[in-house]
Amino acid sequence: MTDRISELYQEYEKIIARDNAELPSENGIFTRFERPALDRRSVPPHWKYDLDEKTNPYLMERMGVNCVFNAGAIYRGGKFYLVARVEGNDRKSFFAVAESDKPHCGFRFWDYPVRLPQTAEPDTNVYDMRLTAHEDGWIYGIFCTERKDPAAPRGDVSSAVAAAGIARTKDLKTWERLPDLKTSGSQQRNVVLHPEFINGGYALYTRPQDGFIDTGSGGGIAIAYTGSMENAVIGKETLIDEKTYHTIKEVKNGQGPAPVKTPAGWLNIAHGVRNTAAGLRYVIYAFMTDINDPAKVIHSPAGHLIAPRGGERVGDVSNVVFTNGAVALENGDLYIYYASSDTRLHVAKTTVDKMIDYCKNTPRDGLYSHKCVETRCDLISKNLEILKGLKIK
Ligand code: M1P
Repeated sequence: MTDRISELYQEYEKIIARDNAELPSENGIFTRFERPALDRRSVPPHWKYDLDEKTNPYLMERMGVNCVFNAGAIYRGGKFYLVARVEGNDRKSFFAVAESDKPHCGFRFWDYPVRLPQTAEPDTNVYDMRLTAHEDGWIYGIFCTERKDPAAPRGDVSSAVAAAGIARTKDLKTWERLPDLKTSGSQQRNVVLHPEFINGGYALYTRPQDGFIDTGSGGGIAIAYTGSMENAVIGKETLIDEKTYHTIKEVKNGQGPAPVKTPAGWLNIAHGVRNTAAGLRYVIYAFMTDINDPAKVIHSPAGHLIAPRGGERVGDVSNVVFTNGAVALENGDLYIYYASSDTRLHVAKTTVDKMIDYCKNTPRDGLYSHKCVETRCDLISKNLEILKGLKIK
């Protein structure tokens, strides 16, 4: 038995120690890496096996882990921390902190997952924590808390109600649970806290929707304000980035990580969803808002920034990329942690300067094919002139 346990740990240590090569950029905007930063093999054996020979003579997994994906991210004291969504074979998600001194590999989970304090109404399932280091001194984790819909008709055991759970910490170890966000009755996922006070209060990005799956009258990413996070209540949710016909966010969208402050405005990274014959397709896109007014969109490049490619396209929920974590370093490097197909977590590398350029200079969506062709023809004409003056081999 000891030999087999040693083998398990050797295999696990090999996974953690692997390097992760940066791949050549396909578009000049960002680079991908050869491997995921985290996946189910990153989970330590003692989370899954009973290592006691008397109670587990066959050394079988007792509590398997299905996948590790959508992670909040933060950089502190020279280390990268991910608060990942870990999903057991029992379908329950929970949060766990993984730490590395590198942005793209070497992530090791702490010995125990987060023991999230409960409110009076326990969470059935929790996922997709967004971390915000707020200027009030706390690190907030806002996440989706899902519970069975009490209004569901008898026999309907799928309908759920999604709300924004709120917890805060100073060290990612001890978490104080605060009451869930109170909104005007709609369902909420993808709620994110803005990192700075706005008019003395807190600003939250929301995504109101009528049903757990259907957005209904919910029109996109909105912003709303509350005076306190200890009893967060929002009134009017003002749409800032609407879902729009025949775009990558036709069905729904949702804010990703907390926006990144840049000299040119707030950089927002979000996900957009459209429907296809093969089901929903989730991509990642970007937009920027005014530095003095995060409710005012100033740059809105058309189309996706990151779409699922190759092996990323396949998983538990295929054709999905989703982000809820990013780290901007003082040297301008920007790491976007994104999950593919609700199965594994990757990282994309770019810089804040590149993203500002991307947002400012990528044309807006023309919304009609003929308009997009006009814009592309302008680009082609300009380039053909430039090419005449260049000696391209
Ligand atoms: O399955 C894709 C994603 O679906 C949900 O996103 P949204 O709230 O926009 O529908 C979330 O459950 C997310 O975790 C998941 O990755």
